[in-house]
Amino acid sequence: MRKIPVYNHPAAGWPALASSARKLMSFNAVARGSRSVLRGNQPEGGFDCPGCAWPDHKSPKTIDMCENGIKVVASETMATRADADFFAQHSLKELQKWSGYQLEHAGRLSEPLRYDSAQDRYVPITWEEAYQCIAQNLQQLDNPNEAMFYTSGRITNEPAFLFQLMVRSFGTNNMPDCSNMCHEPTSVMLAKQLGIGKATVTLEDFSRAKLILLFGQNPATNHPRMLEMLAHSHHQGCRIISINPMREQALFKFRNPQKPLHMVASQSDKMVDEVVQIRIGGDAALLTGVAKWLVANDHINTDFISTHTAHFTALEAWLEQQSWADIEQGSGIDKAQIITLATLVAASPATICTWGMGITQHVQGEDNVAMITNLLLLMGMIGVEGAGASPVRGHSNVQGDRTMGIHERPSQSFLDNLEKVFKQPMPREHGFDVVQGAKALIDGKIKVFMGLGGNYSMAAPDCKSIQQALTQTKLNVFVGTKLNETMLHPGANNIILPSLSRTEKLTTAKGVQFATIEDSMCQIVPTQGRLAPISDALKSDAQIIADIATHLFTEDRSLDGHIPWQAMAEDFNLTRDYIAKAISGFEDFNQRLQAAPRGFHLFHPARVRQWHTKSGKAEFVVPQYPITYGQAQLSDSANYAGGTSSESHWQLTTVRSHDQFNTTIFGYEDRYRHTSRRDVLFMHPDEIKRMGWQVGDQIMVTRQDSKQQQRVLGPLILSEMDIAANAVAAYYPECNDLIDLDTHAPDSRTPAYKSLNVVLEKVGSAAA
Ligand SMILES: Nc1nc2c(c(=O)[nH]1)N[C@H]1C(S)=C(S)[C@@H](COP(=O)(O)OP(=O)(O)OC[C@H]3O[C@@H](n4cnc5c(=O)[nH]c(N)nc54)[C@H](O)[C@@H]3O)O[C@H]1N2
Ligand SMILES: Nc1nc2c(c(=O)[nH]1)N[C@H]1C(S)=C(S)[C@@H](COP(=O)(O)OP(=O)(O)OC[C@H]3O[C@@H](n4cnc5c(=O)[nH]c(N)nc54)[C@H](O)[C@@H]3O)O[C@H]1N2
Ligand SMILES: [Mo]
Repeated sequence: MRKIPVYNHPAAGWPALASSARKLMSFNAVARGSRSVLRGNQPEGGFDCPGCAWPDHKSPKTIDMCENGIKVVASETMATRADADFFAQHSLKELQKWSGYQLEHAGRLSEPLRYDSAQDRYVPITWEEAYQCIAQNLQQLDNPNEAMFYTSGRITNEPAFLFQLMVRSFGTNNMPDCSNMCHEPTSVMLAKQLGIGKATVTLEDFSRAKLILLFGQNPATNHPRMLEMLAHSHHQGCRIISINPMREQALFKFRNPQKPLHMVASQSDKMVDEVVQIRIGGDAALLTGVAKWLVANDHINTDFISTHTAHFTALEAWLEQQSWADIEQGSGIDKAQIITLATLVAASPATICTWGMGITQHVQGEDNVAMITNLLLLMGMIGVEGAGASPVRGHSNVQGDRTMGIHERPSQSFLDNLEKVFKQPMPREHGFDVVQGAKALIDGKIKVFMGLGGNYSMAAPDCKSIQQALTQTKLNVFVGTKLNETMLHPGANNIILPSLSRTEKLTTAKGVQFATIEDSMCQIVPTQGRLAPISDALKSDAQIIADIATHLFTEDRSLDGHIPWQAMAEDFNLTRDYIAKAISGFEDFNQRLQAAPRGFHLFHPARVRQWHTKSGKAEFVVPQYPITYGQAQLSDSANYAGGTSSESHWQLTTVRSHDQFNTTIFGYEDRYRHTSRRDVLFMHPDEIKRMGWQVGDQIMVTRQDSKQQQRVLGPLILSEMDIAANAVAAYYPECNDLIDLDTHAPDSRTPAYKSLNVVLEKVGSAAA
C-alpha cells in the first residue's frame, strides 16, 4: 500500500494561532476582531461565539475561542464595507461571476439596498421604503402560503421568537430552516425514541465517559473546542473511536492552546485511539452488527430494557434476520473487527455516542440515528452519568431557533400556547421545509421569499434551479451581514437589509440589550456584543422583524392589536417574559438568568428517564432501509448511461474544509488535508493506482439524479486521502448542484449530501 501524506503535527497549537492571526489581518479586522476575541465565550458580559454550537468550557481564566471561531469573528468584525460605493462599482452580472471567497471579502453589508434592473445594480433605499415594499407585496398575496421565510441558525433566541410570531401572525408555517439540511434526522428520531430531539449529555458526562464513539464528525475543523474535551476524556482513561470513511488526521494529536507546555515544548494530547473506516452510508450496517452480537451474547442491560423501553422484541427479531454477509457488505468492515468494537461496548460502564453530518445526511439518515439510539438503549446508557446521545449541532443557535418555534411542523401544543398568550389564531397546516419549499419555488408557487440570515440557494440541493426560480418571484428579502450568492438572483423586487452581528453592541431606547442562545447540550447562554456597529445604518434582526410586522399588520388586516412588536424589539427582557409564558421550559426566564448569569440548563426529561413518547417508554426502532442500501444503490448506478465500467462508479461525500464556515469561504487552505485549493476530488492512493490515474489528474464527476438527469461537475483535481475504498470526497457547497431535491431521508427530508452515486471520468492528466 502506498503511503499517504499524513498530517503528523498535532491539531490546533501554533499553526492554528498563526492561521487565526493571518485571518484577522486578511479580513482587515485586527483592532476590532482581537478586542472581541478576548470576549468570546467568556462567562459574563461577552458574546457567545457565532461559530459552532459546542458548549462553553466555562474556565473564567482562559480565552475559550478556537482558531475557526476566530475566523468567524474576523469575518463579522471586518472593517471593510460592501456599501453603496461598492455596489455602484459592480454590476450584478459581474458579481454573479465572483467566487464565494470574493463575495465574503467584499465586506460587511452596511445600508439597506434594492436592486435596480435599469442599472443592473444594488442601490441604496431607505428603511421606510424597504418596509413599505415588503408589507405591500406580502399584503397583496392571495394566500399567506405564497410566502416563505427561511432562517439560518445564527439568529439568537429573541429575534427567532419574534420571527416565528410574525410569520405565524401573517398566516403561514412556511418556515424552512438550516436544520432541515443538518440534524433533522436526529431531531425526528430522538423525539420518536426518547421523547425529545436533543442531546442527553452535558460536558460533565464527557469527563466521566469510558468509551466515546465518534460517528461521522470532524471536530478538529468544525468544533475545535471539542478537541480539548476529547483530549481531557482520553486523559481520564476514556477510549475514543472514530467511525468514519476518512481518517481525519487532526483527530490523533491535539496541542492545547490552554496548556503552556504544549505551545513551547511541543507536547500534545492524544485523542482518538482507532478509526473504523466504514463505507460511506455504512453506519447502520455496522451498528446492526454490533447490536446483533451484543444481543446474541447476552451483553445487554435487561433490567433497563424491561423497565424503560418498548419494542425490544421487534428489534431482536429483526437483528436475528440480518446476515453477517450483509452486515459486512453494508459496512465494509469485517465481522472480527465489528466484534472487537462490540466487545468494547459491552465492557464500557459509560458510553457516549456523538455524531455529526456523516450520520444524518443520507437517505438512511434516520436509520443511522435510530441504530445509535438503539445501541444506547440496549446498554441502558441514557440517564446515567458519563453516557448518552450527543448529536453535535452545527450553527451556534440552530437548536435554540427550533426551541423558539422556527419549525415548519410545529406541535399543536406549541400553537395552542401561542394562541393563548397572544390571543389570536395561529395557522395549523404544516408549512414547507427546505426541499418542499425549493420545489414550490421552482414550481412558481412562492411569490415572496425572505431569508433571515443564511445562503439558502447555495446550501440547498439543485442550486441553479433555485437561483433561477428566485428571479421569478415578486419579492426577495435578505436580512444578512455579508453578501452571498442567494442575494444575486433578483425577482421583480429585491431587497437586502443589513443586520447587526453578534459581536456588535445592541443599544436601544431601553439601553444595551443582551440576547440568548441554546447550545448543543441544552444550555441557555446569554450573549452580548461589545463592538461599535460597523455602520450607524444597521439594525438588529429583532428590530427589522418588528418594523416589518408593524408595517404589515395595518388596521385593514387587523391581525395585530395584541402584540407589542416595537416594545419587544427594544426590550429583550419583555421578549423573554413572553417566551416564558409561551414556551414550556422557559418559566421565569429572566429571573433564572439573573440568578445564573452564565446561563442555565433546560430540563431534559430523558436525562431523568422520563419518556415523553407515544408509548411512554423509550422506543427501539427497526430501520426502514436494507442495511446494504448504499451498496445496492452503487451497483444499480453501474447501469448509468455514461458509465463505462463498474470501476468508474463511486460514492461521493461532500465535506467542509478547514477554511470555511458553511457557504462562507474564508480561504483555500485545508491544512489537515494537505491542499490549498477547493476544486479537488479526494481518493485513496490505492484506488488512484487501481484506476491507472495520477494525483493531479482532471476528473469529471457525473451524477444521474432521481429524474434520470445528468448533473455534471468538474473537472476536479485528483488528490490523495486515506478514505475508504470506492469512496471519494469533495467540498461543499461547490458540489451542491450535483444533488437533486428528491434524494433525501424520508421523514426529515434531509438531503443525502453525504452519499451520492457518481461516475468519474478522467478528462485531463496531471502533466497537462
Ligand atoms: N469551522 C467550521 N465550523 C463549523 C462549520 C463550518 O462550516 N466550519 N459548520 C457548522 C455546521 S452548520 C455543522 S452542521 C457542523 C458540521 O460538522 P461535521 O459534521 O463535522 O461536518 P462535515 O465536514 O460535513 O463532515 C462530517 C464528517 O462526516 C464524515 N462522513 C462522510 N460520510 C460518512 C458516512 O457515511 N459515515 C460516517 N460515519 N461518516 C461520514 C466525513 O468524512 C467528515 O469527517 O459544523 C459546524 N461548525
Ligand atoms: N453539499 C452539502 N450541502 C450542505 C451541507 C453539507 O454538508 N454538504 N451542510 C448543510 C448544513 S449542515 C447547513 S447548516 C446548511 C447551512 O446553510 P445556511 O445557514 O443557509 O448557510 P451559511 O453559509 O451558514 O449562511 C451564511 C450567511 O448568513 C448570513 N449571516 C451570518 N451571520 C448573520 C447574523 O448574525 N444575522 C443575519 N441576519 N445573517 C447572518 C450572512 O449573510 C452569510 O452570508 O448547509 C447545508 N448544505
Ligand atoms: Mo449544519
